Amino acid sequence: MKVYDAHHIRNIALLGHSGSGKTTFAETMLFESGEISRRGSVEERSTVSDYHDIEHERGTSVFGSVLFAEWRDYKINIIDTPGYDDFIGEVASALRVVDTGIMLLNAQNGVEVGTEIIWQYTEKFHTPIMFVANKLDTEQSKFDKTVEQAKERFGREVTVVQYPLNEGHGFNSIIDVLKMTMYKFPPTGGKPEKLPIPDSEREKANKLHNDLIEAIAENDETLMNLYFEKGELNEDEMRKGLTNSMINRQIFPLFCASAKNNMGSGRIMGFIENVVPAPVEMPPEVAMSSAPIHCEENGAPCLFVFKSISEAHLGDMSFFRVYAGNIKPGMDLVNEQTGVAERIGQVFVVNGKKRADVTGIAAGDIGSTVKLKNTHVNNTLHEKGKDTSLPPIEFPAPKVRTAVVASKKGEEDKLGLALHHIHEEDPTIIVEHSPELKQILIHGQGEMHLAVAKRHLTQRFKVEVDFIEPRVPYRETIQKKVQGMYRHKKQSGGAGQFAEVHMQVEPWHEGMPDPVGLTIRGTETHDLPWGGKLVFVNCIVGGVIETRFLPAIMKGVMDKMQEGPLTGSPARDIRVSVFDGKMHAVDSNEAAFKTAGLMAFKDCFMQADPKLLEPVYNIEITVPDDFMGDVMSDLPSRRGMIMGMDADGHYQKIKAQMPLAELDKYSMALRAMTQGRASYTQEFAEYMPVAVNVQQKLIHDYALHHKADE
Ligand SMILES: Nc1nc2c(ncn2[C@@H]2O[C@H](COP(=O)(O)OP(=O)(O)O)[C@@H](O)[C@H]2O)c(=O)[nH]1
Ligand SMILES: [Mg+2]
Repeated sequence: MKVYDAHHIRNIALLGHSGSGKTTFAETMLFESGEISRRGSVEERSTVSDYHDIEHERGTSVFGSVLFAEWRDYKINIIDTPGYDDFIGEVASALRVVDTGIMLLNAQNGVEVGTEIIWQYTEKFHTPIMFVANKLDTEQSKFDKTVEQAKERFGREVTVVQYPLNEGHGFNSIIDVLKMTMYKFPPTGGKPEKLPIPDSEREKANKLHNDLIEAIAENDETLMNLYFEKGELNEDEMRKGLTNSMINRQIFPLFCASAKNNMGSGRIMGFIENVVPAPVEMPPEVAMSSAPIHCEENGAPCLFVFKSISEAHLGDMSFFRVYAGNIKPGMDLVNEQTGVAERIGQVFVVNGKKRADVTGIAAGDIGSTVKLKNTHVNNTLHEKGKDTSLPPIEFPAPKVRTAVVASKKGEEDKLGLALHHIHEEDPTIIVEHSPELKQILIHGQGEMHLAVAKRHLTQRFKVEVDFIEPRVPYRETIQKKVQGMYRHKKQSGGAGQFAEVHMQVEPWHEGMPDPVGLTIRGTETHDLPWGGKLVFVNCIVGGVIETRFLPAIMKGVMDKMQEGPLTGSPARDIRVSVFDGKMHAVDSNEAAFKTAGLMAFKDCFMQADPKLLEPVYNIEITVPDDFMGDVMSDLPSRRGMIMGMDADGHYQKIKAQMPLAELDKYSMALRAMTQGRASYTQEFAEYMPVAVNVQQKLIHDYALHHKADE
C-alpha cells in the first residue's frame, strides 16, 4: 500500500447512540471502496469492525475499531465507536484524533440520549460534524421529525443536504440538494442511478438548495457577495464554503442512508473526499510545551498514542496518529511521558483484525505498531532532543463501582497485575486499592463496562474473580457536647504508667465560637485525610499537664478517630478541648497520655449522641418524557430525594440526591426501566446521617467482629 500524504487522508469517527447503525455503515463503506468483497452483518457476527468475541456475544460494539477505506485516491480512516454510554471512553479517544465526526441518527427514534451525550464531547473537541439519518428503510422511519429534533437539540447549523423521497419499506430514492440530483438505488443498494429531480419535488428541493447556499454564504463574506451578484453559487464555491463552515462548526450537513440495504454510503464517501476537511486544513495541533505542530510530512516526527489493545499472537498494539513527519519501521523515538527510547518495529494499517505492513505512516494519518517497551495511551513519541507533549485525552469520571476478589486463594498478585493491564488499555476503568474499605474496587462507566472487565479477567488473564458488594465509606460524628475524663494507671513491677485527661468533646462546624468557660492557650486545626476536621484546643491551666504531653493526647484522639468508636469508620468534624488532668513525676510518659487521650475521647464520643454518616451523591438524570413517571416513582424506593426537574426539549432532567449504597445498583436499574434511553451523571454531595435501623445493624455487626478480634 502506498503512503498517503495529508491532502489525501480523511480521519472520521462514526458516532451515535447504540443501534443507530454505525458498525453496519462502516461495513458498507468498506464494501463500496472495494476493501471487502462481501458485506458482513452484525446479526451474523461477520462485520469487519465488531471482530472481538465479546462483541459477538453481545451483538454490539464494545471497542472503538480502527478501519480504513481506500477510496479513489484517498485513504479514509474510520473509527467505529461503541454507542453505549458505558464505553464513552472509546468515543473520547476517537474524537481526540479524528478531524470529523459522522453522527448517525436512527430515523426511527430521532435524537436519542446516547447522541446527546456524545454531542457534548464533540463540542468539547470542537469536532466538525456531519449527520446521517439512517434506517430510512424501516416502517417507523420519521425523517422530518428526526431533522426537527436534530435542529432543536444541535442548532440551526444542522443543514439538510439530502432527504428521502420514499422513506419506509420501499425506500430507494434520495434527493440531493447540493448536487440537485436524485439518486435511485437498485434493490440490492450500491451504485445508484442519477436522475433529474422529479417535478413534484422541484419546489421543495429548490428551497432546500437555497437554504443550503444561504447557510454557506452566511459564514463567508466573499461568498455572500458572489451570491448577491450571481444569485447562485456553483458547486466548487459551495464546496469550499462548506469545508470552512464545517471546520468552524457553522454547518452540520445532514445526509440520508440505509446502511442495511447499502444505500447512501457511496455519496457520503464522495462528500468526505470532496468537502470534509483534510488534516492539513484543520488548525495545527496545539502542543502543551512547544509551538503548535503543523501537519507536515517533512517535519520532526511526532505521534500520539490514543489506544492500546492486547491482541492474541501480536502482543500489545498501540494505535497512533502522526502529527508530523513520516513514521517508518526502525525509527528511534522518545516517549515524552515515560522517558524511554522506543524503536518503532513494524508499522501497520488495520481493518479490524486484518493488518497490512506499510513502509510509513505520514503526518495526518493513523496507524499502529506493536511491542513498544513502555508506551501507553496518552503518550507522545517524538524525535530525540525535542520535548513535545500533546494534550492527553480527558477521560470521564467513573460512574459505577464494584469490589473484586480472586476466587482462588493465592491469585491476588495475578489479579493485581491483570487489573493494572486492563487499566492501561482502558483508562476509564479505575482500580482502587482501598485501605479504608479493605477492598479492591473497580470503577467504571456502567455495569456493562464492569462486566466486560470481568470477562477480560477470566478469559484473557485467566484469573477467576468474584464481584462482591463494595463497602460503603461510612463516617462517624457526634451531635452534642460532652465532658469526660479518663485515668490511665498501671502498676506492674518497676515503673508504672499514669496519666489523667479531662476533655470536652463537641460537634465542630465552620465558624463556631470558641469554647465557653475554658481558657484557651492554643488551637490546632487538622484536615483529616478522610475528609472533615479535628480541632484540638489546649485549655490546660496551671500546668496540670505538661505541654510536651499534649501531642501524645492528640495522637490518641486521632487514632480513635481513624477507627471510630461506633463502627470503626473514620470520625470527622469534632472539636476536642483538653482542660484538665493529672500527671505523675515518675510514671507519666507519652504512651500513658496517648492511652488516656484515646480512652477519654472514646468515652465522650459514645455519650455525645454519635451518628453514622453515609456519602450522598447529587445525580442528574436525563430521561425521555415517556419514562419520566417511571423514573420519578422509582426514586423513593432507592432513598432518592428529588431536588428539582427541568424540561429540556423532549427530555426531562431530574435532579436528585441518592446515597452511594443505592447508587451502586442504579445504573442497571435505570437502563432496565427506560430501555437504555436515560442516563445520569453523579457527583459527591455530602455526608448525611444513615437511617436509624441501618445504623443499629452496622453498630451491632461491628461490635460482634470487634469482640471476635479481641
Ligand atoms: N432496517 C435497518 N436496519 C439497520 C440499518 N442499519 C443498521 N441496522 C440494524 O440495526 C442493528 C444495529 O446496527 P449496528 O450497526 O450494530 O449499530 P451500532 O450500534 O450503531 O453499531 C443491527 O441489527 C443492524 O442490522 C438500516 O439502515 N436499516
Ligand atoms: Mg457498533
